[in-house]
Amino acid sequence: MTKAGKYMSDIHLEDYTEQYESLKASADTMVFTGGRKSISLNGSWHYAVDQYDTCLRQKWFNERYIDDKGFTLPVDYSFDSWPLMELPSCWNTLEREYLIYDGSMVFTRCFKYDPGQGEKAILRIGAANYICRVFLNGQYIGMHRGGSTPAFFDISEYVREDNRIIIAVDSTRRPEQVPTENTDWFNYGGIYRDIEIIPLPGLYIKDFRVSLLPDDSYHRIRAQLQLSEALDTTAILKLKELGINMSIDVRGGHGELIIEAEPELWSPDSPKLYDVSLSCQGDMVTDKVGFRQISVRGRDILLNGQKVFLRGISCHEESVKGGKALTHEERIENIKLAKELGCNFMRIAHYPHHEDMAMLADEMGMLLWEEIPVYWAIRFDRKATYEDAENQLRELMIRDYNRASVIVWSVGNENADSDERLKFMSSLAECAHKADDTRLVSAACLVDSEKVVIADRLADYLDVIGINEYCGWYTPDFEMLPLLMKNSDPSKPVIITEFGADALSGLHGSIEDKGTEQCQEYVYKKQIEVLKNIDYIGGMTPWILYDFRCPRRTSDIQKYYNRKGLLSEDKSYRKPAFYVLQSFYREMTD
Ligand code: GCB
Repeated sequence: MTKAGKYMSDIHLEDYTEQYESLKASADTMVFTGGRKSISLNGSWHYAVDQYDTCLRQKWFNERYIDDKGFTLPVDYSFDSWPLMELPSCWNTLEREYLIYDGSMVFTRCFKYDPGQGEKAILRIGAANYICRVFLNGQYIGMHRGGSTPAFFDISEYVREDNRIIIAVDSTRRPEQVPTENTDWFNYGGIYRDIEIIPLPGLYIKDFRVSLLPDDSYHRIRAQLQLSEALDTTAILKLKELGINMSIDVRGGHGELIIEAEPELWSPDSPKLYDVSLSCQGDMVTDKVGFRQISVRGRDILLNGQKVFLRGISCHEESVKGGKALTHEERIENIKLAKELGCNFMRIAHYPHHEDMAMLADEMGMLLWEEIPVYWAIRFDRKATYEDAENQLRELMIRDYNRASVIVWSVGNENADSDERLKFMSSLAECAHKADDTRLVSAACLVDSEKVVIADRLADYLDVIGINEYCGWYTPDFEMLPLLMKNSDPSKPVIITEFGADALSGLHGSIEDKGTEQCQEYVYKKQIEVLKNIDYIGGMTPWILYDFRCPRRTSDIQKYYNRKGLLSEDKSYRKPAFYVLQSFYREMTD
């Protein structure tokens, strides 16, 4: 805590972030958390807006600034008199003056910890947008990039009974990030998911995956595990309801077991979950898992071997009150609203939503499309951008691997064609396929608007082709839609991942009047009329369940909102198009 500083030169250091690039939290530092005890650090944190990144430049984590000769220098902070903010939260929603603040904010608090709880202590931050850097008791602990996936830091060496933690979060939008600086949604800043410490034994279960083997038997459960060390030992798998209590041979820290069993299959209509546990030496983890199979045959999507039509809706992670920091109840409400619409499928766009969403979908019976924010014009030419995107994909996949509800990994959305984009996104698709053989890989692809045909070189690397088309809205001519469908002869199923139209709740007019409920309703009717007869369409996720905040939308009806919601932003009002989609989905299930 008494590291030497050089006040005058530290503030002139231009490449000050370089010293905080090491110790990256990534997919490789993740730890399986199911059923583990954790100590929450949620609650009141002192904070300061740090527009110029002075915390990082001046190394505030040193706490006392003492120069080479032992003199105490003046400091530019007073942690314990800074105001308080409740975490997790998005700062934009808490104070009017932070509404459109993109930049750095520094959070700090003191906490007590009993180091006797475990040989290891892992700090988990559920999500902080976009870069977070952690300091504990005068020590730089590490950094994480990526605004919607969890960060795991090993703090075992530095945590003690009385602690001071500092987390510097930087929500600055940058062209080389994933997503890039220009998106069609609002950039919320903050630590907006749980902050916790997970005590662990010296040897612990790092990863645990349970799934139905993707063969045609439906009778084989596969359990895989990875330990924190490359040991040879045995682990015990229990799945009581199926009478499973078996040991798994672990070699070099890895174990895999395939078990003959007859689980009741999971589906949205029958979301059966089983309690499962794994123990190894002194460590134990648990989970609740469903067993299902998702596959593609020709142009059909099959759930448990039966053709399924994905009656979907797209949804952002947002609430008027908390921004991206939704409550558990708000997530339940979103799934209930999708069910009310008649959905069996949600596209949770355009970045990983809270893991609770997939847990709820498992319990409530809802299929999910999960996506990483490779959105629009990413820096496809940049290696570090690729590494960032791939890491976010892997973090999402590791986090949600055991969720039966998740059937699609999407590697991106609406990215203009180029050789670099093809290389970037096909590599992501390959990475997803390699890491997971129990799900489909997709992306929202392109159409050739001159030839009016679904044509995207990326499609060769995907299991399902997602298409965003806005016939009747951005493409005024509705006739393009039947033509597009007729001209296309995809070898794989297609999901219409977006169509829609803006409508301000309560604004009436003719079907020609953009922004009215009638115009939106008409677009839905016309879209459904065409799409319902196309045999290669395996599902749709119109854009979008409810209106969401969007800095790009400044017209009188938008007022900084994207109004393509079927409901108003506070979800209190259902627009007429809601009922159009509902009656189509109901018709399909009758
Ligand atoms: C799209 C994007 C989505 C936008 C939507 C729109 O194609 O994928 O993020 O919000 O269009 O409303 O323009």
